[in-house]
Amino acid sequence: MPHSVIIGLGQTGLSCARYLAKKGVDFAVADTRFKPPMLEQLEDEFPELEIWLGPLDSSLLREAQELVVSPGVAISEPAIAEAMHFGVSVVGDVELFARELADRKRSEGLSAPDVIAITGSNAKSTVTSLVGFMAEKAGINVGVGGNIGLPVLELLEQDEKALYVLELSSFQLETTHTLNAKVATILNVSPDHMDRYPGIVEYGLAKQRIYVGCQHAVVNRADEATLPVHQRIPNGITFGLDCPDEGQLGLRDTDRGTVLALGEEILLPVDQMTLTGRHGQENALSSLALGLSAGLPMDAMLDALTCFESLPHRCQPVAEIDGVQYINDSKGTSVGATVAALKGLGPGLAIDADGKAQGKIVLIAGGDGKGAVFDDLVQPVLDFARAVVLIGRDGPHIADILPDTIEMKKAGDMASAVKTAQTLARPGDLVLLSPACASFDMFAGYAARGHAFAEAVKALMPSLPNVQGVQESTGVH
Ligand code: UMA
Ligand code: ADP
Repeated sequence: MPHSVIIGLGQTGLSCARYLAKKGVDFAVADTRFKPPMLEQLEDEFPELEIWLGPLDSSLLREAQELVVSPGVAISEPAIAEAMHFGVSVVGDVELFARELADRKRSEGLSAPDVIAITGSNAKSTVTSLVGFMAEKAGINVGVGGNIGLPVLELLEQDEKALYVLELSSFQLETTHTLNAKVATILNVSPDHMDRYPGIVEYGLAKQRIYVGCQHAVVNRADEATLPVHQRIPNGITFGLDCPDEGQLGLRDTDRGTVLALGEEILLPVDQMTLTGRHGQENALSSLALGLSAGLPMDAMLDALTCFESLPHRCQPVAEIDGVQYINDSKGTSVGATVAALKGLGPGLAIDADGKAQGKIVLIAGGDGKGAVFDDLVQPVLDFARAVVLIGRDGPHIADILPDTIEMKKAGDMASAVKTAQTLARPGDLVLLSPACASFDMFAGYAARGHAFAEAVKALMPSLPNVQGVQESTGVH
């Protein structure tokens, strides 16, 4: 019987197989699918390997000493739960990574690399890449990976790093036991993946595991669910959009306009940052809190904020046509993300002489809701939207919860959604694709959905030379 069984043969499973092989651990691989994505590659690299495909085999799992479970597989799967019941250890790739660093710390002491660990329902990828960029600006050899797209064990294949910045999902944290990060944060908690968890409590508790053994916890003052529940906060720096107390990060209104501030100290006017909107300011503040806790120099961090290139498909401007802006927020795959996009972008639209908003948002939303309840969309839609165009499987569920006072139209595909939005929008408005849903009912992933939006916008104005976001990354969601 093999010592370890890797469950899942996607990116994570392949990285675990390579890692265990290097370590000389005897392992088998199992995947519930008959044609998992990395099968051919695994067979090429490990021709002798025992590979089990199809429904998980309880006896294989029960007799192993350790299961290395990929994030796409829930540990509540009956065969895994049964193995746990019989005392089999269950870990994921992030735990293997953490053990490796702990071994290095024991042998190398202080020179071993530190970890900044980032989770949250939204803004993880933005904050992870921004903190990575801040570290680069400070001249630190940094590795950035995790849920953002590069399995953590692949980071160990790169040259020696001084710091790792990891984006971790609740799925990855379920199987992580000894992370012991230097700095850890839950950026925010709002319902997501409700098709995988019994409720928000269990989802939030999975995220809480990020704080296990950390030296500094960074928390969001506006979101109690980000506070560590089981540990006391050691030297925690908080962030929020309100005026900060001494030693905390927040916003201040000054004669230079709104500024990022550390206590009373003015750090940077927000209009000098590349990130826009209220949520962009929040992401800058959380990144500063993380960097400060990890000991990054303030100058380098502020410099990074003035030239950080936002990630594609996150509130990304695509074009302006007839006075209407078109914004691609295809990565808005949960209700919380779309609420943040509406609240982040809505207040910045044109204001008339009486101080009333002139510009409004025409929202394109809908898709695979992952079991979400959409009620939290109602107020921001009432506050900032002129109309909503509904797409995808759960578009009708969003229509059900919105009041009749909001104009709503249905569209069968992205091209007609964008055309419909164009007819609804007035000069000064913003057409926002922020679906509050995953994309799999209509697209291969959020990036494909964002590209379809950008193409549809381009089609409104065929002579437009460069429409952003038409050819970019291939992220899925
Ligand atoms: N699957 C099966 N049977 C199996 C194994 C997997 O049906 O036996 C399915 C899963 O249900 C899932 C898909 O295969 O639909 C991929 O699962 P996986 O665990 O093999 O995924 P990887 O290719 O290893 O990619 C994972 C993360 N995927 C998931 O958590 C689903 C990637 O995050 C991450 O970038 C990668 O590891 C590197 O760390 C993606 C994601 O959607 C982008 N994450 C979710 C999110 O951000 O909301 C959590
Ligand atoms: P994640 O990796 O957690 O999905 P991203 O950085 O990819 O996060 O951003 C996803 C979406 O979350 C964005 O498209 C935007 O709509 C929304 N968002 C960005 N910043 C915030 C924030 N501070 N709070 C809530 N939602 C946000």
